[in-house]
Amino acid sequence: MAGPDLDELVGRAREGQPRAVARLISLVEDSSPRVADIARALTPYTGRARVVGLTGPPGVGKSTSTSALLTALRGEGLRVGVLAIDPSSPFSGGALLGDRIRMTEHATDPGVFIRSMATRGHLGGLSWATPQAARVLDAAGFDVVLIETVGVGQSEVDVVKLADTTVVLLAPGMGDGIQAAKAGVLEIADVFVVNKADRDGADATVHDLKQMIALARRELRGPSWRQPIVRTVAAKGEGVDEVVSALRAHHEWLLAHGELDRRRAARAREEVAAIALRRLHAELADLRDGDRLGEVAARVVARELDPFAAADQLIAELKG
Ligand SMILES: Nc1nc2c(ncn2[C@@H]2O[C@H](COP(=O)(O)OP(=O)(O)OP(=O)(O)O)[C@@H](O)[C@H]2O)c(=O)[nH]1
Ligand SMILES: [Mg+2]
Repeated sequence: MAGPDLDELVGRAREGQPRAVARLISLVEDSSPRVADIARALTPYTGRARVVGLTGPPGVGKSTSTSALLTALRGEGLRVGVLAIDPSSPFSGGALLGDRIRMTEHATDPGVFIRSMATRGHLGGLSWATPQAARVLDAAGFDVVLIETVGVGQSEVDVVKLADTTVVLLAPGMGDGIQAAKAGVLEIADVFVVNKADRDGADATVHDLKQMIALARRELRGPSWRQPIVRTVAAKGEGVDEVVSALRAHHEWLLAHGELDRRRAARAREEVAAIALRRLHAELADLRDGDRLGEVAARVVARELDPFAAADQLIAELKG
């Protein structure tokens, strides 16, 4: 795709044409050779969207909550893009399908764009493709970008790197207290949601959470945001307005404390470092495919060079 075609595609995405948005996301997601050109074309139009991450254990109600949040935010006239990250194995594609079905009520709304992304099969997975996709949605003029990730292993931490505001969902009877402490959700959550509040044990979950927050706060210094705990019954839309209020309050807090800039700067550092590393990797792979690495290695064998000096030499050549 030549420059003018790319500009035209970006133009159509900015007019809100869903097919153009989808095409751009596909291009960046597959890390096409155009990815740098696309980023350059999008950058002037980015920086406006509020990026909200939703994470939590499997089945806690993230997709249901995302759908309910969509309805509430659309009610305020905001345009909302959703990235549903699916880290699942090839054998459990059902969750993805479920997300789609649950969100079909928004399917014909031009103010909504929903995209499921399977991390499997992507080089660098979530950490690579998602910021690119979020950038597309930002440039396309979506006011809010919601990113849903299942909180397993690293992914909870990953979403923090992406989002201005991180919502951690818990539900009664999931052994929340211990699990939460383990996964370090106290540090990553800006807003806690105890979903499935229609079930027994919601009070206990809220109680446990409050205790943990109080303990953690004792160790904190400086201007700290008080992480609110909102109870919801996402399946019925109950409590969702309170979540929207909490998101707004957190956004205002971020602005008032310079924290939004700080978070975005931290994010940019991560992203630039990841891109640089990836490029170096690629260049090194080129050297390996060519004979240069073989030549240097032969000199190591011949004891003309030690391996460290050999590596330094290769790096110097990469820079040159
Ligand atoms: N009782 C009750 N059930 C709920 C509530 N919210 C969601 N559910 C149900 O919980 C199940 C899981 O909801 P999802 O929204 O798919 O949960 P999820 O966290 O997105 O799940 P994964 O993406 O698979 O991790 C569904 O059957 C929902 O209908 C709620 O507030 N109360
Ligand atoms: Mg889901």
